[in-house]
Amino acid sequence: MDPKTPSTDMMNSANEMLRGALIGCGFFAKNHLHAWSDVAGVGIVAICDSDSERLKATANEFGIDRTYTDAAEMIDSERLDFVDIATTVRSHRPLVELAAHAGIAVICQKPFASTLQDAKAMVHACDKADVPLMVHENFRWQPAIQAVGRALASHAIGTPYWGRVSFRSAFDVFSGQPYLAEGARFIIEDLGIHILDIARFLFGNVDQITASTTRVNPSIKGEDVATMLLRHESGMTSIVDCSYATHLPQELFPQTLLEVDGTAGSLRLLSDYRLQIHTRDGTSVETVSMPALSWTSRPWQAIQSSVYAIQAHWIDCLRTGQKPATSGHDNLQTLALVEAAYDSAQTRRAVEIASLLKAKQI
Ligand code: NAD
Ligand code: 89V
Repeated sequence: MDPKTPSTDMMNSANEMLRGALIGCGFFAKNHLHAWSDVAGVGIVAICDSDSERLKATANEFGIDRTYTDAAEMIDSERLDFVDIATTVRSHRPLVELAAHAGIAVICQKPFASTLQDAKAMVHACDKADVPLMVHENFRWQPAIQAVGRALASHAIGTPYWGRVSFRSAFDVFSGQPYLAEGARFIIEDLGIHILDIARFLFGNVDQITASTTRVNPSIKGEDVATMLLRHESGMTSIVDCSYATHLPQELFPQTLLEVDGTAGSLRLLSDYRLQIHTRDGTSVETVSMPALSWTSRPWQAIQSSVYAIQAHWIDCLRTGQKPATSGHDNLQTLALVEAAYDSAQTRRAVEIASLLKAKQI
């Protein structure tokens, strides 16, 4: 069972401002806070970070005067409709469980968990408490990816039978997020998770995956190149490939490129968000536009736009009782692909997703 609905209070008081609190004031949290100030009908009334310097700097920058270094204290002291967790993965389970036990709806950044066991426990805690849970899996909310989703849903190229979702870059992610260089796992867990989620969003759930990984950059611990072959439940085949070791004439970070072949044509998401659709009637190319948000900056605009879109979606969900597109239950399927990809890369075998989920009792 998935559907968790917000309290009747939230649904009945459509005009009342929803009260949120942010936990984690690090590198990415600024995007959450900027987006919250643009989403209608919501206010961030308190923030929390265990690092008091970061907390103070964020409070000053965003003019938020209710600050806490302890999330439990904040949840006890504030009247909240939801918490937005923008900490790194290690703290996700205790914080999600804390919110669930307090009966508060919760958003949690990706990667939701480092193990399927932790993810299952968080989903269970929110189900048991009857609180909505959304994983902040934002890449599928990028305007260009949504435009591709609409084109495929309208059968613009007939029935898709083959696809490629590709992210290749040499952008230095480690300067903003130094912890990414430290983990035994890197690109699939941090970035591939988004790209696998896009493959699921566009082509449906997956029943088998094969993966191969390598590390090119000698100064990091984890893999920085991964190539994955997916068989979808629909019968479609897709390739999901990602690399942070790819030097191109034009650095494309953070663009995801797409190729989709269908029974009536082909679709390509080319560099600079150009969407090309070719059928026997001809070829069209449009540049997908981004919303005008005052706080976005190159090269992050597509990601920043997706943060705004997913957070606006969350508020819609709280108001209407709709289940978030990237609910905890939904994200278990994406996390299973991450787990299965590492397993496949290590064992050099294809991994059946149904068997993995069964083994983990999901
Ligand atoms: P960060 O380390 O810069 O910031 C995390 C902050 O959380 C730190 O300030 C830390 O002090 C605080 N924190 C940790 N545990 C806490 C706790 N228990 N209570 C209160 N505060 C706590 O990390 P980041 O780069 O901002 O990444 C945060 C999350 O966002 C990660 O999971 C990362 O994968 C994700 N992220 C997502 C995107 C995206 O596009 N979706 C982009 C970047 C990062
Ligand atoms: O989206 C993310 O999680 C980021 C980045 C795009 C830089 O990989 O870590």
